[in-house]
This record gives sequence, structure tokens and C-alpha cells, in this order.
Amino acid sequence: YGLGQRRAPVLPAPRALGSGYDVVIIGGGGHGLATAYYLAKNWGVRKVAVLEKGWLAGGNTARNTTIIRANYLSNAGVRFFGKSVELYRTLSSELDYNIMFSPRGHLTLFHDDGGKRTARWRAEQNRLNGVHSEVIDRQAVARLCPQLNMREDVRYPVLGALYHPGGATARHDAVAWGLARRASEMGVEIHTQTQVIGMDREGGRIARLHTNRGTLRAGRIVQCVAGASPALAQMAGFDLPIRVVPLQAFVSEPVKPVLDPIVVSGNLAVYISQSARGEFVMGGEIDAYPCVSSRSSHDIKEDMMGPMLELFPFLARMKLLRQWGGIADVTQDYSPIMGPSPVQDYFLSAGWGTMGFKAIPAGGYAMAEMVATGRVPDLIAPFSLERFSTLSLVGERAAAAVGH
Ligand code: FAD
Ligand code: PYC
Repeated sequence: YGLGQRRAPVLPAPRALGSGYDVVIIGGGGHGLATAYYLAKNWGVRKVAVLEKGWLAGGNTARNTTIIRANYLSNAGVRFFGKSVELYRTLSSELDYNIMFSPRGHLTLFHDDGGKRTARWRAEQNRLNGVHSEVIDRQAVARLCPQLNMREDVRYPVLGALYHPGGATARHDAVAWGLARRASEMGVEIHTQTQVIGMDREGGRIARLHTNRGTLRAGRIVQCVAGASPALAQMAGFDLPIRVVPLQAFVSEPVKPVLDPIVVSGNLAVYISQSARGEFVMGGEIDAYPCVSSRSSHDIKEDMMGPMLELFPFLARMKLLRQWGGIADVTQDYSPIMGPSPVQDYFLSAGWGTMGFKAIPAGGYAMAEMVATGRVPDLIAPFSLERFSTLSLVGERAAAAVGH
């Protein structure tokens, strides 16, 4: 783009909110946008509005550390996230928008026998479900990541790792903008600065949605609001088994590329990767207390930097550039909730907690099929809200980033 030339805007100029749509999606983050995109593309459902209270994908989709992987523990989890990684691989060409998908391998370090046992368990479950993961010893870890501190006289010496070659990163904003642009080209209306503030429930369904820009009707409604999940569900008249907790992250100043794989340590509760811009992207556990503020805090920074320096002493001479937080919607079993709700024609995509960025393509793909056909696809059937009353939980805590 030369001087005076401007890049074409991602979205058309804002227009007035319509009075009714076949489908209204509440929440313009990755999951809402992917659901809209696949509804239009795969099912020809185009009278769709996405309502976003802030700017496009400014919630957790803008705040995450972009780790994409399929090395989960349950059969349902590995299959679902495996499908998502598969869709991610071709998303740039599908959208004709460079999402900067970058496969670089994912190492979950273990430092004791318990960690090794979980790594072996995950490796077997992954292989049985067609996902490549293997347990490797400390020599192999050192070859894949020569920057790691391999000394044996530290608090948690590295004994080995679960190695998942398919682990990757992608540019978070580009994922959202690419999906939004294509969905909008197919007729989907994306309304930013449009907050759902009330719902009229009549005869078991939501008759009207009230927003700060007017009232509208919807044939079907999809709720994709991450940290606002319990609040929106209450507006619709039911409760969700979700707690809302901040999750914080950091980046260092940028340097030339030195760190290829993504590295996670459950014992030390930290993880790191290097972004395409050269910044080290780092994070750790969720905050200890439920909270709906996305402010970042000094104690978390201090708690994470000690363990991080134990793993990568060379970082001691680097400066942190930014720190921020998002609001994670965490379920009891650390798996998402996708499916119908107690309200007729009101569907849920929630409980994405600390793991939902990698799930955006498969989540949207399956949610769109369910909303368009009224049938729950096999891929997401295990993630129903009902599982909390039938006690068919999908336990993924051991595979959730640093364990949290
Ligand atoms: P969001 O992107 O939060 O979108 C929800 C949208 O709903 C928001 O934009 C919000 O403004 C809007 N909204 C809320 N209320 C209303 C309302 N009343 N009306 C209209 N709109 C409303 N996942 C990974 O897979 N890998 C990672 O490495 C990773 N790292 C993370 C690091 C951090 C620090 C955080 C916070 C999260 C991380 N995650 C990660 C999790 C991931 O970011 C989320 O699970 C995912 O982005 C959820 O997407 P979403 O579309 O459901 O939510
Ligand atoms: O799901 O891999 C993940 C992750 C890393 C950090 C937060 N979530």
C-alpha cells in the first residue's frame, strides 16, 4: 500500500439493526464468527446477525496466547480438537486471508513420575484417536529445544516430555478478521458496539432480544460470550455450571527467532512460545479467585517469572513489554459446553475457559451444523450441558495447558 492508499476495511460500514433474523449469534469472538461463517458457507443460512458488545473479537480471542494442539486426554477431546487442527491447517487458503498458521511442535515437559505417567496416557489416547504424540526422553527434549535449562540440580529437572509435532500457533486477530470478512461477504451482518441487555422469554423460548441499539426477533439464538456465559444464561432464565476466572499473559520485547517449539511445564505452571513478531509469549495458571475484571496484576507476574527463569535462564536479561488478562469461563471438567440449552432454539457455545482458541474452526463448524439441522453432530455430542446432570463428564484437566 503506497502513500495515500488505504487497505480495504474488513467489514462494510455499520448499518441499522434489522427487526428479525433467522439466526442471531450473541458474541463476536472467534466462536461466534466461525459459527456465522460455517452457517453461511456450509448450510446457506445467511440471514444471520452477529451481535458484539465491543469491537470485533476484542474478548478472549484478542487476548489469548494462540496455542493450537490436539493432544487432549479423553476420546471426545482428542477427536474434537484433532478436527479443529485439521481445519486450521487449510484455513488461510479457505478464507484467502493469511492467518499465519505456524506448525512448530508442542512439548509438555515432565519433571516427576506422575507427570510421566500422564504423558504416556495422553500419548496412547492420542495415537488411538489418530493424533501424533509421543513420550520423549531428556536428550530428545534438549535436541528439540536447546535453549532449555537441562541442569539436574534445579528444583524441577526436566526428565522428558510429551511431544506433539502438530502443535502450532496462528495470528489470533487474523483468524477473527478472516472469518468475519468471508461471513460478511456471504450476507452475514456483523454489528459491533451492540450489547444484548435483556431477553423476553415467552412459551419456553426467547421471543425478543433487547440491545442498546434496539429490539429484535430471532428464529434461533446462539450464545458465544465466553466470560459473560453465566450472566447471559441467567438473562435467558437458566444457570450454567461455569465459574469465571481471569487468565493473564505477557510478552517480552521482540528478538530474532530463537525458540521454535511451544514449551509447557505443568509442575512449574508456565508456558512459552515465540511469536512471528519475535516476542516471547508467556503465561501460566488461571488467577486464584473468581472475578470479572480483565486487569492484570503484579503478583501473577512475579509468580510466573521465577519458574520461567528456571526453565530459560537467558530470559533474565529481557524486558517484558506487555501484560494483560482475559476472563475465562471454566467448567468443572475443563471441557466446553456445546449444544441445546433448557430454552427452546437457544444454543450454547461456552465453557471454553483456557482452551477455546484452538477450537474455533471445529466449534463453529459443528455449532453451525447443529443450528442449521436441529441435530447434534456426533463430534460434539459428548459436550452437552446435560452431562453435568447425567455425570458423564469429559475430564480434561490433566491436558488443559498447565493443568490450572
Ligand atoms: P470471546 O473471544 O471472548 O468472544 C466473546 C464475545 O462476546 C466478546 O467479544 C464479548 O465482548 C462478547 N459479549 C459478551 N457479552 C455480550 C453481550 N451481552 N452482548 C453482545 N456481546 C457480548 N485458548 C487456546 O486454545 N490456546 C491458548 O493459547 C489460549 N491462551 C489463552 C490465554 C489467555 C490469557 C486467555 C484469556 C485465554 C486463552 N485461551 C487460549 C482461551 C481462548 O482465548 C478462549 O477460550 C476463546 O478465545 C473463546 O472464544 P469465544 O469466541 O468463545 O470468546
Ligand atoms: O490450551 O494450550 C492451551 C493453552 C495454553 C495457554 C492457555 N491455553
